[in-house]
Amino acid sequence: MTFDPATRHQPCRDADEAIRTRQSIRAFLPDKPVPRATPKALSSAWFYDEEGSRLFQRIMALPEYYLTRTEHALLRDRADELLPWLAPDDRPLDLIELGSGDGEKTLTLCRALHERRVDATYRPMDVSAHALDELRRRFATQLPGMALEPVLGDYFLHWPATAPGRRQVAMLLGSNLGNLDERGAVALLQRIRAHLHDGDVLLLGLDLVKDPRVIHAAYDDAEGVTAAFNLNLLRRLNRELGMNFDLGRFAHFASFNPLDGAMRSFLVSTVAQTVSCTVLDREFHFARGEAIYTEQSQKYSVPMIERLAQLSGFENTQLITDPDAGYALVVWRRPVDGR
Ligand code: AVJ
Repeated sequence: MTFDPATRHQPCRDADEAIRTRQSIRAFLPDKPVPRATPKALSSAWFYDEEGSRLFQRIMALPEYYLTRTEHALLRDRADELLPWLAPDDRPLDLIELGSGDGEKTLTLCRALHERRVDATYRPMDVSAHALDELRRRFATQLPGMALEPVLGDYFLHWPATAPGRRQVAMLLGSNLGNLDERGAVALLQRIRAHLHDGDVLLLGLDLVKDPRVIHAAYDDAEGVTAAFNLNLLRRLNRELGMNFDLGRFAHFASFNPLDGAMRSFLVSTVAQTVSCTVLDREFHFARGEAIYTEQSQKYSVPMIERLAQLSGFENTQLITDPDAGYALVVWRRPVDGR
């Protein structure tokens, strides 16, 4: 069985169900020799078990991981430039966040809307009930006046219910889009566009191409938290699929390619070894130096952003970046003449 690139990088699929699907591991770790073009690979959707989510929270606080900090500062300090695009008139808003997590960053934006007396309902959607509980608690204590309707769901499959006549503002932050290759990204963006009405907008947080050393450090931090996050995938396979990966025999490797702007993460087998899987009753062989491709984290240039907007049927209406131009908040609009 070969491995289907279309389903490879989908960050928010129902990871628990997927990982228990017997066929999935066969597809991702083919045991027969495969051409170089189809390496062993695991979906980055599977990073976020309990331990993985904890490790990702530690990543977000690392000095090298500039993404979260920069995005949060943009949402906090540049609301005046964003709001005219999100709330151009008196129509009430549905703020639909795809993959909200615990809502920490978005609270800042909601506070700005609330202070300006914009009639808005925040509809965060996430696959993690735990994250939505934290979000509820956060809003109850810090912004109790905000209308809040959390939705447990997967943004590849679901969309929150909205009332007619309200402006929809969809949000996909954290450079989460970067986990998808261009094909996957355009498919998701087209799906979002199909749920919006003419004139509705999408707010995207996207990490930008910059000094390759800065990007590389964000995915290979000195403390080794990102390495632990990557290796945790193997621990999960051991637990959930009865495998016997020796975590000491795989090494985290992160590589940024300035040619295509893709940051890629791998787990490299440091020795020739065979790993078995009791759930599938079979073995997987690894040559020394053979890699499992575990994640793509795309970095964007402005022309790439414009191309994505065009391919997915949006108008690129506003792009704001921090002073170093390291990160962008982008507002796209579904054209009013509706193509
Ligand atoms: C949550 C997918 C945006 O790709 O930067 C962080 C995940 N992986 N460090 C990213 C991640 C390694 C992160 N996203």
